[in-house]
Amino acid sequence: MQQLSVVISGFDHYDDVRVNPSYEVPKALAEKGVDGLDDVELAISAVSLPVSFAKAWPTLRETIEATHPNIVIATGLKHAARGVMLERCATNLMDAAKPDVDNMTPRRAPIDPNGPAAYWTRLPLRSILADFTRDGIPATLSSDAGTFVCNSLFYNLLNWASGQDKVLAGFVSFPLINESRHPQHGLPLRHLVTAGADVVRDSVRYYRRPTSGDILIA
Ligand code: PCA
Repeated sequence: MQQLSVVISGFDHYDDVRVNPSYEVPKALAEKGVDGLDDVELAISAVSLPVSFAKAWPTLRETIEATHPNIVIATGLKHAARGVMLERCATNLMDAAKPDVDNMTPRRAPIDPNGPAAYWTRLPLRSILADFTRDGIPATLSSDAGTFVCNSLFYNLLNWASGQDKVLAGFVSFPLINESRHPQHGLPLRHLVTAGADVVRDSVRYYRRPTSGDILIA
Protein backbone atom coordinates (compact mmCIF):
# COMPACT_ATOMS: atom_id res chain seq x y z
CA MET A 1 0.00 0.00 0.00
CA GLN A 2 1.32 3.44 -0.92
CA GLN A 3 2.13 5.69 2.04
CA LEU A 4 1.66 9.42 1.65
CA SER A 5 2.24 12.23 4.07
CA VAL A 6 0.13 15.40 4.15
CA VAL A 7 0.79 18.53 6.20
CA ILE A 8 -2.14 20.87 6.70
CA SER A 9 -1.55 24.15 8.47
CA GLY A 10 -3.79 26.79 10.04
CA PHE A 11 -3.29 29.92 12.11
CA ASP A 12 -3.56 30.68 15.82
CA HIS A 13 -6.44 32.89 16.88
CA TYR A 14 -5.99 36.56 16.18
CA ASP A 15 -7.86 39.87 16.30
CA ASP A 16 -11.31 39.20 17.68
CA VAL A 17 -11.50 35.65 16.33
CA ARG A 18 -11.83 33.26 19.24
CA VAL A 19 -11.80 30.06 17.21
CA ASN A 20 -9.88 30.24 13.96
CA PRO A 21 -11.49 27.74 11.54
CA SER A 22 -8.18 27.53 9.79
CA TYR A 23 -6.89 25.54 12.73
CA GLU A 24 -10.07 23.68 13.70
CA VAL A 25 -10.24 22.09 10.24
CA PRO A 26 -6.63 20.77 10.11
CA LYS A 27 -7.00 19.46 13.67
CA ALA A 28 -10.24 17.59 12.82
CA LEU A 29 -8.71 16.09 9.66
CA ALA A 30 -5.59 14.93 11.53
CA GLU A 31 -7.82 13.31 14.18
CA LYS A 32 -10.45 11.72 11.94
CA GLY A 33 -8.55 11.12 8.71
CA VAL A 34 -10.09 11.36 5.25
CA ASP A 35 -12.24 8.59 3.76
CA GLY A 36 -12.74 7.56 0.14
CA LEU A 37 -9.09 6.81 -0.62
CA ASP A 38 -8.28 3.17 -1.46
CA ASP A 39 -4.81 1.64 -1.47
CA VAL A 40 -3.22 4.55 0.30
CA GLU A 41 -2.10 5.00 3.86
CA LEU A 42 -2.36 8.67 4.69
CA ALA A 43 -0.46 10.35 7.53
CA ILE A 44 -1.96 13.79 8.18
CA SER A 45 -0.07 16.28 10.38
CA ALA A 46 -1.79 19.46 11.54
CA VAL A 47 0.17 22.51 12.61
CA SER A 48 -0.97 25.90 13.90
CA LEU A 49 1.15 28.91 12.96
CA PRO A 50 1.61 32.32 14.57
CA VAL A 51 0.12 35.25 12.62
CA SER A 52 3.64 36.58 12.09
CA PHE A 53 5.41 37.58 8.87
CA ALA A 54 8.73 36.43 10.37
CA LYS A 55 7.66 33.20 12.08
CA ALA A 56 4.76 31.61 10.15
CA TRP A 57 6.85 30.09 7.34
CA PRO A 58 9.81 28.94 9.54
CA THR A 59 7.29 27.19 11.81
CA LEU A 60 5.64 25.41 8.87
CA ARG A 61 9.05 24.53 7.42
CA GLU A 62 10.01 22.81 10.71
CA THR A 63 6.99 20.51 10.39
CA ILE A 64 7.79 19.92 6.70
CA GLU A 65 11.37 18.98 7.54
CA ALA A 66 10.20 16.63 10.29
CA THR A 67 7.53 14.84 8.21
CA HIS A 68 8.74 15.01 4.55
CA PRO A 69 5.25 15.54 3.14
CA ASN A 70 4.12 14.79 -0.41
CA ILE A 71 1.36 17.39 -0.09
CA VAL A 72 1.25 20.65 1.91
CA ILE A 73 -2.05 22.50 2.27
CA ALA A 74 -1.90 25.84 4.08
CA THR A 75 -5.14 27.43 5.26
CA GLY A 76 -6.16 30.79 6.69
CA LEU A 77 -9.21 32.80 7.62
CA LYS A 78 -10.80 35.45 5.44
CA HIS A 79 -13.24 37.35 7.68
CA ALA A 80 -15.35 38.70 4.85
CA ALA A 81 -15.64 35.46 2.87
CA ARG A 82 -19.11 34.00 2.34
CA GLY A 83 -17.76 30.55 1.46
CA VAL A 84 -14.47 28.72 0.96
CA MET A 85 -11.95 30.44 -1.32
CA LEU A 86 -9.53 28.38 -3.41
CA GLU A 87 -6.44 30.52 -3.90
CA ARG A 88 -4.94 30.46 -7.39
CA CYS A 89 -1.92 32.63 -6.97
CA ALA A 90 0.70 33.71 -4.39
CA THR A 91 2.22 37.14 -5.06
CA ASN A 92 5.63 38.46 -4.00
CA LEU A 93 4.23 41.31 -1.91
CA MET A 94 3.73 42.25 1.73
CA ASP A 95 1.50 45.25 2.33
CA ALA A 96 -0.01 45.10 5.81
CA ALA A 97 -2.85 47.40 6.82
CA LYS A 98 -2.48 46.31 10.48
CA PRO A 99 0.37 44.94 12.62
CA ASP A 100 1.02 41.19 12.91
CA VAL A 101 1.51 39.53 16.34
CA ASP A 102 5.12 40.81 16.46
CA ASN A 103 3.84 44.32 15.86
CA MET A 104 5.37 44.39 12.38
CA THR A 105 3.55 46.25 9.60
CA PRO A 106 5.54 45.76 6.38
CA ARG A 107 4.39 48.14 3.63
CA ARG A 108 4.82 47.64 -0.12
CA ALA A 109 7.78 45.28 0.31
CA PRO A 110 8.70 42.11 -1.61
CA ILE A 111 8.66 38.82 0.31
CA ASP A 112 11.72 37.59 -1.59
CA PRO A 113 13.57 40.38 -3.45
CA ASN A 114 15.11 37.76 -5.75
CA GLY A 115 11.97 35.66 -6.23
CA PRO A 116 9.49 35.70 -9.14
CA ALA A 117 6.50 38.06 -9.03
CA ALA A 118 4.07 35.20 -8.39
CA TYR A 119 3.50 31.45 -8.30
CA TRP A 120 0.44 29.48 -9.37
CA THR A 121 -0.99 27.02 -6.86
CA ARG A 122 -0.09 23.37 -7.34
CA LEU A 123 -3.46 22.03 -6.16
CA PRO A 124 -6.10 20.68 -8.59
CA LEU A 125 -8.60 23.48 -8.04
CA ARG A 126 -11.09 22.42 -10.71
CA SER A 127 -11.67 18.95 -9.32
CA ILE A 128 -11.84 20.36 -5.78
CA LEU A 129 -14.46 22.87 -6.90
CA ALA A 130 -16.46 20.06 -8.55
CA ASP A 131 -16.46 18.13 -5.25
CA PHE A 132 -17.54 21.24 -3.34
CA THR A 133 -20.50 21.56 -5.71
CA ARG A 134 -21.41 17.89 -5.08
CA ASP A 135 -21.16 18.43 -1.29
CA GLY A 136 -23.08 21.73 -1.30
CA ILE A 137 -20.11 23.81 -0.11
CA PRO A 138 -20.31 27.43 -1.31
CA ALA A 139 -16.92 28.28 -2.80
CA THR A 140 -15.13 30.55 -5.24
CA LEU A 141 -11.80 30.70 -6.97
CA SER A 142 -9.75 33.61 -5.70
CA SER A 143 -6.91 35.38 -7.49
CA ASP A 144 -4.89 36.17 -4.39
CA ALA A 145 -4.87 35.65 -0.63
CA GLY A 146 -4.40 39.36 0.14
CA THR A 147 -1.13 41.01 1.16
CA PHE A 148 -0.98 40.06 4.84
CA VAL A 149 0.51 36.96 6.56
CA CYS A 150 -1.60 34.41 4.62
CA ASN A 151 -0.19 35.47 1.26
CA SER A 152 3.34 35.63 2.67
CA LEU A 153 3.07 32.07 3.94
CA PHE A 154 1.60 30.89 0.60
CA TYR A 155 4.43 32.56 -1.37
CA ASN A 156 7.18 31.14 0.87
CA LEU A 157 5.59 27.70 0.65
CA LEU A 158 5.48 27.76 -3.17
CA ASN A 159 9.00 29.23 -3.30
CA TRP A 160 10.15 26.19 -1.34
CA ALA A 161 7.98 23.74 -3.36
CA SER A 162 9.46 25.06 -6.63
CA GLY A 163 12.79 23.55 -5.56
CA GLN A 164 11.26 20.14 -4.70
CA ASP A 165 10.92 17.20 -7.04
CA LYS A 166 7.31 16.25 -6.49
CA VAL A 167 5.41 18.11 -3.80
CA LEU A 168 1.92 19.52 -4.23
CA ALA A 169 1.28 22.71 -2.28
CA GLY A 170 -1.38 25.38 -2.12
CA PHE A 171 -3.58 27.59 0.01
CA VAL A 172 -7.26 27.55 0.96
CA SER A 173 -9.03 30.43 2.73
CA PHE A 174 -11.93 29.60 5.05
CA PRO A 175 -14.79 31.89 6.13
CA LEU A 176 -15.73 32.35 9.79
CA ILE A 177 -17.46 29.49 11.61
CA ASN A 178 -21.19 30.19 11.78
CA GLU A 179 -23.45 27.49 13.21
CA SER A 180 -26.79 29.08 12.27
CA ARG A 181 -29.02 26.99 9.99
CA HIS A 182 -28.91 29.27 6.98
CA PRO A 183 -25.82 31.41 7.46
CA GLN A 184 -25.56 34.55 5.32
CA HIS A 185 -21.96 34.82 6.36
CA GLY A 186 -19.56 31.99 7.19
CA LEU A 187 -20.31 28.25 7.39
CA PRO A 188 -20.89 25.59 10.07
CA LEU A 189 -17.66 23.86 11.14
CA ARG A 190 -18.79 20.47 9.81
CA HIS A 191 -19.10 21.96 6.30
CA LEU A 192 -15.61 23.42 6.59
CA VAL A 193 -14.25 20.02 7.66
CA THR A 194 -16.02 18.40 4.67
CA ALA A 195 -14.40 21.03 2.43
CA GLY A 196 -10.97 20.35 3.96
CA ALA A 197 -11.44 16.60 3.41
CA ASP A 198 -12.35 17.25 -0.26
CA VAL A 199 -9.16 19.30 -0.69
CA VAL A 200 -7.01 16.53 0.82
CA ARG A 201 -8.76 13.73 -1.15
CA ASP A 202 -8.53 15.49 -4.51
CA SER A 203 -4.92 16.49 -3.90
CA VAL A 204 -3.99 12.88 -3.05
CA ARG A 205 -5.76 11.60 -6.19
CA TYR A 206 -4.04 14.22 -8.32
CA TYR A 207 -0.67 13.44 -6.73
CA ARG A 208 -1.07 9.77 -7.59
CA ARG A 209 -2.56 10.28 -11.08
CA PRO A 210 -1.98 13.72 -12.54
CA THR A 211 -4.39 14.13 -15.44
CA SER A 212 -4.46 16.80 -18.09
CA GLY A 213 -8.15 17.31 -17.24
CA ASP A 214 -7.30 18.80 -13.85
CA ILE A 215 -5.93 22.15 -14.88
CA LEU A 216 -4.08 23.46 -11.85
CA ILE A 217 -4.73 27.11 -12.40
CA ALA A 218 -8.40 26.50 -13.19
N1 PCA B 1 -5.79 35.23 8.14
C1 PCA B 1 -4.82 36.31 8.01
C2 PCA B 1 -3.58 35.80 8.68
C3 PCA B 1 -4.04 34.68 9.56
C4 PCA B 1 -5.38 34.31 9.07
O1 PCA B 1 -6.02 33.31 9.45
C5 PCA B 1 -4.62 36.79 6.58
O2 PCA B 1 -5.63 36.93 5.87
O3 PCA B 1 -3.50 37.04 6.13
